[in-house]
Amino acid sequence: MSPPESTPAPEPAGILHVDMDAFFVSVELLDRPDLRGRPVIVGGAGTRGVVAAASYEARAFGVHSAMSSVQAQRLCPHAVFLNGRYDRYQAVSAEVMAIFTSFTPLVEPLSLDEAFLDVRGARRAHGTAAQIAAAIRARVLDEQGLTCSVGVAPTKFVAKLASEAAKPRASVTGPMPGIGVKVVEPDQVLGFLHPLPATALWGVGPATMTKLERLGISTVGDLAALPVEVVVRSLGKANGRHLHELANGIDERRVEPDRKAKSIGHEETYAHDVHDPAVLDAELVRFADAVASRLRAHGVGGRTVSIKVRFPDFRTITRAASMPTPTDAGRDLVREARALLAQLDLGAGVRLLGLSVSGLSEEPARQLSFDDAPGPSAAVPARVVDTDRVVDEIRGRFGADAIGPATLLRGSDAGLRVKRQGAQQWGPDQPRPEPGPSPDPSADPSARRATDPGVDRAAGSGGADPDPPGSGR
Ligand code: TTP
Ligand code: MG
Ligand code: MG
Repeated sequence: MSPPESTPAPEPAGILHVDMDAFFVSVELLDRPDLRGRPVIVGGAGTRGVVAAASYEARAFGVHSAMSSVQAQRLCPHAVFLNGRYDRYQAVSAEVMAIFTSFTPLVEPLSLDEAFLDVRGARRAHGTAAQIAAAIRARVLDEQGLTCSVGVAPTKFVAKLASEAAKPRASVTGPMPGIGVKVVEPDQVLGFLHPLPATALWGVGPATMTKLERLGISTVGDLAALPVEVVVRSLGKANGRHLHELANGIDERRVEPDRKAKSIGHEETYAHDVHDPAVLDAELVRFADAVASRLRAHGVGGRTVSIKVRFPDFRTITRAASMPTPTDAGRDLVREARALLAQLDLGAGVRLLGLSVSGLSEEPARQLSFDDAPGPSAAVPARVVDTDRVVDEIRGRFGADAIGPATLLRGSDAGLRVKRQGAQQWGPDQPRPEPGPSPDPSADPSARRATDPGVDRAAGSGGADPDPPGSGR
């Protein structure tokens, strides 16, 4: 006798989205407990700086990431500005990600402070997804002293919205703690999604929202209720279908643990426009060195070198060149970048300079340039490789500044001069108003997210969405 036919009960929610609370700020507060409870902003305090992260106390004044620091200071004059320390955030991020991978190998990092986890296979060992979420929060707090918020759902995009819903809230009377973990089981998905504003859907930005409003849509539920053809007519086939599916809780995207970086780069905005070609050259050397180090840290090489120049009038151009084989050697990057920069008319001065490498692959091979002084045997490239590895090792032990390209140590020290002029992360540092602490001498301008493309991850999944879910916070 076979059992009566029925649709099988849907599998319980098994996708987690974990996101650290006020990440850069929270890491800074580990070292500055005296600042707890105060409005704290990590970013460039200068006139051209931007806010990277704001404490929930600062958010109560309307301060948020990517806002200009000038505006943030206007909104919250008593905020404490701190320089960012990207190295430190990276190190903490690695520890946090390691906690995630101790629960499941299926971890897809989206940025330093967030990841998707597929815990469906981990339940036997670690309990329900909700229990795993709580255990992760407890371990992150216990081992790193930091809080995070977790969304649990059957799909990635609902999990991401659920983690949002679990977050603390800013309020004028002080931050209100969040619920920490928000679970949305399959039969709760539509009830959770439909009251949200349509802007909560990935991919709905101001332009799409205008079109949706013309259709009389304001919530996700409004969108879900329309026939798909109507949505497609307004938004186009791919986008219309996709959004209609999301509105109905359908998201087939899997957690992809080995999503690869698409490019690795470094760029800086200068406090004063740079006119001196020697200074720009020294900057290229410094950037190439930093980028090559990161390529090696990722175990990849890149074939295409791009430079980016922003002029004082904000006109921005990029130029790229490809090499026959991928490389992770700073000298190869410098050679290509120099040739590209030489083609540009820099008479107007340079406001921002950037260098990035794409066409990444896992088998870096070094090209021999003339100044590699090729020797009689194939042993020469091997020696070049070894030098880079030794540099990485020294940096690993003594910090990023322990060793650098000789060019930066020469004569008038052009590279460092630019640095001291105030090329800081998140915009140049300039005399800051009270009561910020003195700049951290260990600050490493290895990346600046507000403008630095850093490690761009492949599109097609949560982190790379042009329109992140509306926070409503
Ligand atoms: P978010 O997770 O977006 O923000 P958050 O962790 O500061 O706060 P919460 O998640 O509690 O809302 O970003 C993580 C870190 O990434 C953030 O601390 C700083 C950095 N960041 C930038 O540098 N520039 C940006 O524009 C954004 C959005 C984030
Ligand atoms: Mg966060
Ligand atoms: Mg985040």
